[in-house]
Amino acid sequence: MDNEHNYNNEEEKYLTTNQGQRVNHTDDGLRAGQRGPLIMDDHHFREKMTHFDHERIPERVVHARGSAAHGIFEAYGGLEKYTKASFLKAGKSTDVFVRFSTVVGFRGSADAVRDVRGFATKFYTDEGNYDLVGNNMPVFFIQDGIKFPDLVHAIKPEPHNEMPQASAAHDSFWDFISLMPESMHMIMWVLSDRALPRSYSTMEGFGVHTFRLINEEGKSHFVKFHWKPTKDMASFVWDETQKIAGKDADFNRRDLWESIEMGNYPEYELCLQILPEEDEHKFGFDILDATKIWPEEMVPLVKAGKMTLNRNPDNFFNETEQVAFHPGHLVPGIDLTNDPLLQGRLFSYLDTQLLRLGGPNFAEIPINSPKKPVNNNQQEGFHRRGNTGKVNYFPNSRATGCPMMAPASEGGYVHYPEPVSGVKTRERSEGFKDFYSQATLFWNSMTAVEKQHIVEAAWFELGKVTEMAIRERVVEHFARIDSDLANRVAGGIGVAPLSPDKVEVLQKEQAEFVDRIWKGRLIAKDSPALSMEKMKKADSIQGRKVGILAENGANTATIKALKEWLISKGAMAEVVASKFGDLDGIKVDKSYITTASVLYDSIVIVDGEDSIARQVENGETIHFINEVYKHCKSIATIGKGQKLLSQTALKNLITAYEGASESWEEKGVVGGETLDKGFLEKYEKALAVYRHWQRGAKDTVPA
Ligand code: HDD
Repeated sequence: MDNEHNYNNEEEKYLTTNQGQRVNHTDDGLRAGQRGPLIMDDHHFREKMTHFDHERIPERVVHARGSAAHGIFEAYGGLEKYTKASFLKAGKSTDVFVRFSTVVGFRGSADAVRDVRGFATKFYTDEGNYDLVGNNMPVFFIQDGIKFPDLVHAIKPEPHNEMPQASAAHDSFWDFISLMPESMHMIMWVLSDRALPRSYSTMEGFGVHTFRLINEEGKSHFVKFHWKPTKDMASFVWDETQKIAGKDADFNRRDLWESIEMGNYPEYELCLQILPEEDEHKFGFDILDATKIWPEEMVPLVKAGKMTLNRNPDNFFNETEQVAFHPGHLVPGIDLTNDPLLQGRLFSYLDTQLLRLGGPNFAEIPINSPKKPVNNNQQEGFHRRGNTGKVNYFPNSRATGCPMMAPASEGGYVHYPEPVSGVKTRERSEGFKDFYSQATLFWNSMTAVEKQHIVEAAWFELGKVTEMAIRERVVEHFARIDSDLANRVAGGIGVAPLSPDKVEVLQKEQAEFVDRIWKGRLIAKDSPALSMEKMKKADSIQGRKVGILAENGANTATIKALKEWLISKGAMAEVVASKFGDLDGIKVDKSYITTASVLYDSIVIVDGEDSIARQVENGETIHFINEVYKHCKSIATIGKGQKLLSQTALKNLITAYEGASESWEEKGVVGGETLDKGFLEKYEKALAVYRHWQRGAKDTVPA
């Protein structure tokens, strides 16, 4: 940590003013007599107070709440045919800084909310900084940057009363959406479990727009960028999300921080979908439309490298708050397209940094500085540090023409010479108006459970909308996506289902439109890659957090061995008891009052007669177990720990709790007499699966 103070050094150990004057007293202002007024002579008081009064800078208008980490990107190579970008060449290692964020909430809002997550990466490459400013969803709400202020005004708290915080569940957002059918595909993503990531290390990232790759010969290919976590994707359930927001507002931030501190580094592979220019018009979507994906089954992913996040920031404000991203920060080998959303962004990001970071010199803030020399004739402005030399203009002869222009062969950035023509217009291309096809593709690609979650999310979101006409308009859009979706949503929000005749008319209209505009093109009907459940490998428990429930009298040997086993697998474990203290040599990590079931991915009830006897009498323990069951997370019991399950609401559901039966194991409730190999194998499997959706009876559990 370069900027840590060294208080052993004589020069550094005293408190000073910003002028370096050593301070002799900082607890009382200078006053005229012990009971007299403060005196203006007190420069130390005025400087300290003025600095404090100016501590806050404007928070980001969107993505205000963020958490970040340093890391490294290691390229696999093999892409020279497509791009000359140096950081993508085989064996190249590049430092990165990644900031994850929620979009809607203020800087102090909770992490666990239904929202898109920002996934912004700054690559400090040897050709200058490259920023990939993406989200955890591959599409966006709108097609043109000019609509962004409307979208953000609609989704943020309403202007008259500044409510609700960090939530889209209110009239103004759904009013806007109901009038903006281009948002329908994104709405499917936002209503899905993708909007509730369990961890930043268990979500995907996407560059969203179509960009270009440019090779040494200047040839261009279209490209979409994806980040694939090496862990399975995992999300909260909605009830859990809302509870976590209260129990630990910093849940995702803490998880990122703690994982890195314990050496359990989040990892992602950068994958590219590459499309030759000649295939631009081959598919049933316009590649310039940011509300569309390229189904992975049609345009496969090519692995470009691996990113490992391995270091927490030294100071939140210096790094996480002051980092400034921009989709226009490019390196040779990567270029832009005419996507109108991307074009709008190219203006907005620089503009916003000027306000947020107080002027045009924010690239001199260390987190934003490229790890390459910066040479140009820009000068002065607020907070400027780098003015040197006598010559500040180009061309010049007095500095031998330097800094001079770099030819492409020396890494000079040359824009792709794309032919451009057309009349000035405010129209969109016809293909952009296919608002529903890919929303249908998304819906059709979900499992039954994922569909049910979308429906329930819509019940919540639209249930908070007070104007009935808005709910009705949204249901009508849903009918164009899928009639089952529309009927199920309508059923939960007091909207009369659309008549079959009406649905038929809407769907026919959509089908005819699609036939007309995409005639002869390839159209995907199903894309398993869109489903988190279908993509699940369930092959690791790394990063899972387990609560071990125990009281005095618990078998401490079991606890010790279990903890060690979990940690050896990269999981985390905490002993949870009714009170803090010591359980015969085992430290209690959390008491019921300082934690909650929703903060764990699974629980284990350990053996020990007295411990179980105490837990059976404890409502907190019973509630804990019920809730974990309801949220479909695995439960393990050891020895007499199984007895406890019969005290919970699960009692009516349990057929045989002396030795969990086959059917219980299928539902992620596993038991064992001791912590033997057989038990650990069963438990590892259940924990890796994570959610056991087949618990049909969970809805009867009162938690
Ligand atoms: Fe944006 C921040 C991602 C559309 C204007 N955006 C911001 C951040 C992310 C994204 C991750 C936070 C960066 C950080 O951590 O500092 N934004 C996206 C994606 C979009 C998108 C993936 C669509 C594909 N954004 C978008 C549009 C506009 C903006 C259309 C305006 C025309 N975005 C901004 C901004 C922000 C921002 C106002 C706020 C703070 C900042 O830039 O630095 O300029």
